[in-house]
Amino acid sequence: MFEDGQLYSPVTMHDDGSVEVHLADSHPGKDDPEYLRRRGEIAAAALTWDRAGGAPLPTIDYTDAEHEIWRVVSAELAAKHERHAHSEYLSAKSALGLPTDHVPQLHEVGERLEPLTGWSYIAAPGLVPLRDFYGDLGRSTFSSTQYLRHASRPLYTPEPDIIHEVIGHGNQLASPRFAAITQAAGAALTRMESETAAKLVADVFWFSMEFGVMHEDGDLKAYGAGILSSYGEMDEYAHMEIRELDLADMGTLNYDITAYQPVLFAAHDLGHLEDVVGAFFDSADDEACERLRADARRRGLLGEV
Ligand code: NLE
Ligand code: FE2
Repeated sequence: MFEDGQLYSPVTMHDDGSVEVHLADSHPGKDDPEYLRRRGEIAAAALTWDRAGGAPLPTIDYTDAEHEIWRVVSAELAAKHERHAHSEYLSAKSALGLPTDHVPQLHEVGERLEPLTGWSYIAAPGLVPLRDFYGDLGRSTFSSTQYLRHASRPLYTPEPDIIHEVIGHGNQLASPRFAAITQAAGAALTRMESETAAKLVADVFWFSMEFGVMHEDGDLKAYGAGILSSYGEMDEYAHMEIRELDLADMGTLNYDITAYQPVLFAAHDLGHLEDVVGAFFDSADDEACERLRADARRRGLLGEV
């Protein structure tokens, strides 16, 4: 699946109601039958959740082994956050107060976020179509997976798991300023008529709320959820090629979703991020995206790998 550029493993529901998750050959859980079975079980909970009917969010009865992955990764991440996370994320994280000793249920994440920024969490089996995912972001609703990464490779996963969705995005969304940018990204993508423009918005989001970095007191800090949920990538991001915020570049640069990001875009500060990326999400339309693509083409950026 990663070959065709999908971030999540595809899920199939069979006629007997069982659910199969198709992991890429490179996935560390690929040959682990118990992991595969568990992934199917957790995906089934989201697939059969009657969202439209107003059913309560599915809860997962996490195993001791899953809680242990959460505990280990939470502790490793917390130590790295102290050194590498931007202060806006750190304050939001402490306001949210997620548990570190057990995997939280999604309703618990939403109950903590709601009074801070009005966001809620809903369950997703894996890949959600782009326009559905961003449509929900525009309504301050985050579609989250519920499974955990494979225990053999806790420091990094290309495939978003509940650690990424909750420790990465949930803490970020506890900041009213990051939450506003994320909501605006959802509304922006939803406004786009062409798929090319929608993709450009998603790519600007990738290089900001997922993999963004920011200067702070002479250091380069991370605020992107994809960096902040990976203690492997937190060791590396400062050594990558760091470029200035540049919407044409961010919106057209090709990237490999399965590896540490070799090119990152740095904001001078949070106000700069809001002025460039936030303002783009607030006001962009199809024509604005087309102008950025023309600009990228003129500068020889389009198609750059
Ligand atoms: N690499 C991230 C992690 O290990 O948590 C997930 C990135 C999802 C875009
Ligand atoms: Fe993400």
